[in-house]
Amino acid sequence: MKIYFSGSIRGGRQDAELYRQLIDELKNYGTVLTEHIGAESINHSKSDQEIHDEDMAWLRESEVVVAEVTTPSLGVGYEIGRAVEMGKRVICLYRKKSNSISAMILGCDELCCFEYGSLADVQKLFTEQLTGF
Ligand code: 6IA
Repeated sequence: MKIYFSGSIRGGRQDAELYRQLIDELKNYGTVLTEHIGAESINHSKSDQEIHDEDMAWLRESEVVVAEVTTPSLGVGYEIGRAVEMGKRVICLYRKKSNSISAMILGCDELCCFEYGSLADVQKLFTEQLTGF
């Protein structure tokens, strides 16, 4: 299974280590096309258009999209919206006590949104949501 992981970059990198842990978990279920989202340093050599077009190609290629939406990010919101329009299955994760998740995410019934407290919660969730998919 090809998985597109989406997480904040210019929206703020404070959760980068968490993204890396989520990506490591996702690798138990398939190929993560966007492993760089969890990297310590992001490659700055590409133009914005190259980044956009490459990401859209990976998004089209993916079978499931997993987005960590706790840190608000225009790019993550854009990817979620495009993925919904492409008819992809989209799982949005956010940490407990986040009170700023957009209504456009929580209110969209085409998304599967889950609140989590620990990595163990996410492991259970991925088992339920991604096994045999
Ligand atoms: O608005 P944001 O930058 O927070 O959007 C983050 C989302 O857009 C991620 O899920 C990525 O898939 C995508 N994205 C944004 N920037 C990049 C990037 N390099 N490389 C790959 N995907 C990206 C940006 C480098 C930049 C800091 C100079």
